[in-house]
Amino acid sequence: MTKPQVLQLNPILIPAVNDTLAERYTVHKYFEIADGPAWLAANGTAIEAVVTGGHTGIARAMLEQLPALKVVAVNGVGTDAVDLAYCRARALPVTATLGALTEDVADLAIGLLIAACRNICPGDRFVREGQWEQFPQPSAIPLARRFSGMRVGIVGMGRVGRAVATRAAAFGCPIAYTDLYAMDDVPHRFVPALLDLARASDALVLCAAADSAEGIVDAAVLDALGPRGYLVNVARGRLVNEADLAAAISAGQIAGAGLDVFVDEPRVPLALRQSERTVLQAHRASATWETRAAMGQMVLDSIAQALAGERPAMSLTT
Ligand code: 8YV
Repeated sequence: MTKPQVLQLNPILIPAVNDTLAERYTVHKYFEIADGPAWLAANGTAIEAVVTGGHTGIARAMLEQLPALKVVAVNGVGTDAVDLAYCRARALPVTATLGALTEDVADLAIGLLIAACRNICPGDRFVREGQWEQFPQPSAIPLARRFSGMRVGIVGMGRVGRAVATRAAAFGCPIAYTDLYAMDDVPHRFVPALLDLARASDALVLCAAADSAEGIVDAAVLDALGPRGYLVNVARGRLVNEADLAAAISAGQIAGAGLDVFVDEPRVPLALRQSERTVLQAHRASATWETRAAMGQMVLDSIAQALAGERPAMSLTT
């Protein structure tokens, strides 16, 4: 019996997940195909499942070339790079790995914040580059800023926002948040306007849904956060006006930033790369063995359910 055909748009780093995919299906790794568009035109009609990444998604034009498609399994939680309305109209399940990466993303948010306010990266470079031996006097390294007790403002009180709040609360941080509405089951202070939240925070942590409005963190919000304030972004790069952020970092308008996501990945503005005030990651918040294995299992389950004619448990569209 011939196996169903799966189109995989991004590498998966867990060998067991790749092995299971290969056992069950004929897997076409689109990222390894030399002439993708020509291949798609010749083979697209046979594809029954797509596996793609959270922030990379799938172009609508590609979906239109896959008439036999039964599922788009997103190996991530954000589905902002998939045209959900189009998929809904086609009754095509789009699944996400809901809940699988919450803890890791929150861990990284706190890690970035502590790294930024405690100058961990400049300190690491100072030791690594042999400067400590050259300048052993304690005054050679500027004093840092305490994290414990910092006023943390969370933008987006979904799964990740709540997990960040739990962690920050353990550090004695007063927490406030903004979202579309106040949540009855959240014990923290709700601040409707982002500008007011920034003004009342020492650190603003962006955890908003991937499809939230573009550029909401702009010069005015950064100004409100102020010269002792830190910005952390583990959501999506485009929530931030990156030109405004680069200018604010260069001018010392805010104290620092911890960033896992950027507007035009993998391109990161030079001003952010060159600054000692920034801590940067290459969109790695979910990149642990544990989380990627759990995500991979959800992808496998979603494809199996869809190809068996069932509604996938993690479907957002059907
Ligand atoms: C994914 C992401 O983990 O889940 C998301 O929406 O942005 C990422 O952290 C990544 O796309 C891996 O597929």
